Amino acid sequence: MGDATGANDPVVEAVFDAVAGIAPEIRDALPGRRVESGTENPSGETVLAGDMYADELLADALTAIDGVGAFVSEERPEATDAGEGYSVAIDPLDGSSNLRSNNTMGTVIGVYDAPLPAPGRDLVAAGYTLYGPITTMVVADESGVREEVVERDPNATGEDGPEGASRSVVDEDLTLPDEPTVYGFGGRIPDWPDAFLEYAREVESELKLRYGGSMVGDVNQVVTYGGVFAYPTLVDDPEGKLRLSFEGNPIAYVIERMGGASSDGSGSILDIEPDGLHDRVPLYVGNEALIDRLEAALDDE
Ligand code: P6P
Repeated sequence: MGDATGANDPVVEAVFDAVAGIAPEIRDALPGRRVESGTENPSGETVLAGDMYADELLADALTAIDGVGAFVSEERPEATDAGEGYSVAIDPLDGSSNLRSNNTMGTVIGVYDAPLPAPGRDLVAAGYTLYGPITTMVVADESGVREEVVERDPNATGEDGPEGASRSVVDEDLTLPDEPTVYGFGGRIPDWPDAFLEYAREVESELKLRYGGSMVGDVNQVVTYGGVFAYPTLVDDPEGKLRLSFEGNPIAYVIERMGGASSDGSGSILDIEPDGLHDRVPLYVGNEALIDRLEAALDDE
């Protein structure tokens, strides 16, 4: 295992090097992989060819890293053994349903110093790549949070794997803006419990709607402009839609490292003791005051 803080940990650096190195290859492959693969993932969702391609590239690169002991993916029922070391949890292509509409998506990464399933407190680093007009990567560890621009190395031949891209830090101390500006709430309004609907109505009267259907894209709005993102508990699905290991924990880690807050409606996402690898969780992240109001609103229910 590394020094269990993630800060300047060579294994953590190698993980994010690998994800950055693969990003241009994933992005270049998307135009030809907008079709359904004909399979479902362990969460029962339709898997696109893009999801499978990203999963395979990331599995090959990450399991080859000395110090990575397990590769765990939203697209795979079980962990893939890679020897001794950190467990790396991946959502290979979060928001892949945006492929057809040509909107944002990305890869979510969680580096746990424990076998999975594990609570988010066992994370030593987390982050995400975002395929927008440019490719960016947000990296959070014990030293803080930074934003990087990822570009294909002009001399890369495409076979270079993790060496195939350059990482340029554009903000070495990413913190949540003090003044919230935007919100994004997932699910359908008729499916929201009354207490969340009431909270949403208040927030809608204060902030601007930014919801694009991919968690990484919508969370990055909050990271950039301040505010709140939620995929809430639903009347018929109290656990909501997002997966704890691959989406909730990594994003909660990033936002809390930036000075924000996360919640499942009653407390930090990172404190949840999971039962299974693919557990779902209601996810609320953003400025602390907005999360405090959310918890008070749901507590009144
Ligand atoms: P809905 C994408 O499929 C995803 O897992 C997240 O990236 C996103 O936040 C959510 O689902 C969108 O769900 O119900 O708004 O389509």
